[in-house]
Amino acid sequence: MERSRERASSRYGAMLAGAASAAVFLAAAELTALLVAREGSPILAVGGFVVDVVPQPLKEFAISTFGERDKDALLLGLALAVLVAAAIAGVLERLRPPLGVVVVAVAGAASLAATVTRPGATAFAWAPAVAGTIAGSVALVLLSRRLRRGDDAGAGAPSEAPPEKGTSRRGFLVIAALTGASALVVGLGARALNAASSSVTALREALRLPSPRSTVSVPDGAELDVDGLSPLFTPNADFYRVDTALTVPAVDPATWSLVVDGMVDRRVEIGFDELVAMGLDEYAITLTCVSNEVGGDLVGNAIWLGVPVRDVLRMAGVRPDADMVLSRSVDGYTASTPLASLTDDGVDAILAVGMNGEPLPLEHGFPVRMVVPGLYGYVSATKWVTELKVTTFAADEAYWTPRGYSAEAPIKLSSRIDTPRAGASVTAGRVPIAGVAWAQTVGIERVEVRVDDGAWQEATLSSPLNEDTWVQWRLDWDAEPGAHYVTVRATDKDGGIQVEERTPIAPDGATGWQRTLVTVG
Ligand SMILES: Nc1nc2c(c(=O)[nH]1)N[C@H]1C(S)=C(S)[C@@H](COP(=O)(O)O)O[C@H]1N2
Ligand SMILES: [Mo]
Repeated sequence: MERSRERASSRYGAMLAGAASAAVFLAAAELTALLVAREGSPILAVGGFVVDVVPQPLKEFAISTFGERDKDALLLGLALAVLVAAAIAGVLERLRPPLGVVVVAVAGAASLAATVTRPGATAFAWAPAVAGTIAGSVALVLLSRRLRRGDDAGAGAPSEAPPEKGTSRRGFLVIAALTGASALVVGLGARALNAASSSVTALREALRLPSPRSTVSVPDGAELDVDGLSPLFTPNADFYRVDTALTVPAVDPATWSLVVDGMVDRRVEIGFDELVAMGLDEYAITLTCVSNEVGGDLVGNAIWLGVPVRDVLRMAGVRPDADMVLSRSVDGYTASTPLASLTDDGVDAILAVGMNGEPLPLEHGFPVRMVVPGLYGYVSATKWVTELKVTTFAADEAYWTPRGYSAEAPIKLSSRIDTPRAGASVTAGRVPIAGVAWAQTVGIERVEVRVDDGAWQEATLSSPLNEDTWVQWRLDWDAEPGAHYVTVRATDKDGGIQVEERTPIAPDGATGWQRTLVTVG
């Protein structure tokens, strides 16, 4: 009885020793990262690796469960995994030294592999993982030794514990807890400093972009006034964000450059000032994510300030046999965009530096991103873009292509009901039904609404800004008490009707009419 309680308590001690050592590992790694290799944080590198390797369905599950907090959820999961592994290392080190240290070394090797292979890894990217492994191992050996001393003091003792044993055990607990807590403070402090002192936020705030040569003209009637309807322009703070970056890349415009290479007559490299000096114009374009479900909110409309991609490609001289541009981000992300979508005179594909009257927000690609009308973001809208490689679909593959998504993906004609919200209750009488519809590069011709099995009724449309943006639509409904289904469908200017059949988002975007249940009381 007494013995088994003792064994249990010394097992908890061993777990504590493991956890404290893990904290020391991470603190030493973060501190080293802060000093010599900003991008070398093992926890972020391992997290980034996990993001790249988790199977697609799991990624979708994470996005649908945690939404914009999906990355926090991943880091929390990772922290829990580290804690469990650390506890195991502690127990092993107490029972069979140096097995615990072996576990730490394996974790160190995995961190090392992740940090040095991350895109953007610098010359000292190995240092944080190595420093962490050494510090973590030393902590584990010392703490385990201390713990064993406490155990030995009690071994073979009569049931009444001698005082030295109690003191020794208490001494261990204090030391282990203090070590763990101070390592946690140092580690979190270093991480916070690393994130904040990158100071790109300050650079962005100080940046003054020249006024646009041309602005977007907003016709009368471009915005309908209905409660609950999405605004014509999505405020930056509300604009959806989708990317694989665990932490937002910090890119200084002063050191940023864009390289145009591959199948070109001459390699071109342009800096931020040069790009801006080419002359900036405003373009209204509605961006859409391939992961947007029917009725979903992974779509937003903004005024982008930028330079046509075709002007930059022209400087390099594109070879005639190329058919794709592989755009690459500082974080290693790549997108495959058909060359024609970037070079056709009728399409305003741009390198954007501004969004809704401000420099691009950091999470939307500061300082430069691509925006291409009519193509889902994953094949066109590369954020933090630094390279345009002119190539062919046969020769190159983008990030999502081996992960279950099509290499080419035009945005599908869609419409969405914003109000009444699905499942809403409204009072009988005149109820506005309203939403948005988009068919980038083609334009929306008509939106129709059907209540229950009634006839399709044509909605009123807002005056379109252009063919690359969504339009708002509205239909006033004489709502009678009861439960009703409201369905919407759109027709584009080429006469195409929105596809009724529901299909999943993979491999190239969802289809289906949105149908919502509204209760009228
Ligand atoms: N560097 C980088 N750019 C990226 C992505 C990414 O994961 N990394 N995701 C793309 C996807 S899937 C979409 S839908 C758009 C979203 O842009 P937003 O976050 O500004 O709305 O960015 C695209 N550009
Ligand atoms: Mo996307």
